[in-house]
Amino acid sequence: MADELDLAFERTVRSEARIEPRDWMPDGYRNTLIRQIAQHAHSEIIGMQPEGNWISRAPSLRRKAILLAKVQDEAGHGLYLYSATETLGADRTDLTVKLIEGRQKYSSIFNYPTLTFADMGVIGWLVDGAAICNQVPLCRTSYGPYARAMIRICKEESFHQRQGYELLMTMMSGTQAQRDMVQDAVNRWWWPSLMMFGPPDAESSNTEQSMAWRIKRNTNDELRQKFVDMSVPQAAHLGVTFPDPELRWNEERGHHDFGQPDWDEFWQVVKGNGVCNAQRIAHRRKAHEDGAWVREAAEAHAARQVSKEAKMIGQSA
Ligand code: BYC
Repeated sequence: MADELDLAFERTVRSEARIEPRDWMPDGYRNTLIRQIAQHAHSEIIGMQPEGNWISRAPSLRRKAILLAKVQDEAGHGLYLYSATETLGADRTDLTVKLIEGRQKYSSIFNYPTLTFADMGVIGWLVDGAAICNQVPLCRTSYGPYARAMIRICKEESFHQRQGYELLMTMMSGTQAQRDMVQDAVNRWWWPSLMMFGPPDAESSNTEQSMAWRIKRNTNDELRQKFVDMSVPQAAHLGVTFPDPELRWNEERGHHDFGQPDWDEFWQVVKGNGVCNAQRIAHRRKAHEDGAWVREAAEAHAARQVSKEAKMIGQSA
């Protein structure tokens, strides 16, 4: 019986059909999905902090409204993704507790500080750009609720990327001080953006199995290359350079060659030792604790509704 279920699962995955919440799935598949989707959800929620830092200091009402809307979209992405984990039997509060206790990860990128307003543009252009490269293939991931959540998220991410690029174009047509600010932000965010795709394939513990299950559709290195190839002409159009002396077009490969990020730094950040890790988690923990009364009130309201309904059913019987 177990073999038959396994065969049916494999057949569904191989035929590019979707696995749905009530379908049988191997425990490893379920746990890998919960791990990846929860990390993704945590990244969206923690990712609100570096940009949230600038909402009160945006240089105009227009920029403030744009930034506010973008950060709100990120909260929405986190919510769709937590909902997707719930279809796999995970509990949202349990995932949040695991995040604030350091038992689940979130993207390394959000442990770097946002020092100037140019960082808002560069996050939109490079960080959301990397997110799109990574997430468009996830619209074809084998688990239905995750694939469907990704379609909407990608539409919003591509809008985020364009607003970042537009902000940078505006700054690049301003003063020399503004242009310098943009270049400085690009210098600081380029390598961390490349790290978002995860470790090199040879050190990626999950890729092989996740590709076989069609959870991941490309390897980390494939997507990193795609991102570099996509970003180089955009940088030229903008008038900035990337801080990589090895970056050049390779005619034979039909791709850009580029240098390696500092992988020791990456693992330090993933282990919790980045510049902002402690601050990000402390902030998330405080928000969770401060929100306890809202959750308690919602539960008390729901319980009252149930008892009211029960009473009404009793009266009409
Ligand atoms: N940061 O075997 P690997 C956004 C971990 S949100 C931290 O290659 P996998 C946005 C990895 O978890 C962007 N940890 O892993 C939001 C694994 O450890 P465990 C978030 C990382 O899962 C707001 C170990 O390293 N996007 O765009 O096959 C504002 C070995 O790695 C990282 C997603 O989450 C990292 N960068 O591949 C703006 C997309 N990389 O779990 C923008 C969905 C790796 O075994 N996720 N690790 O203990 C994925 O596509 C994949 O999970 C990854 C990693 C490509 C990230």
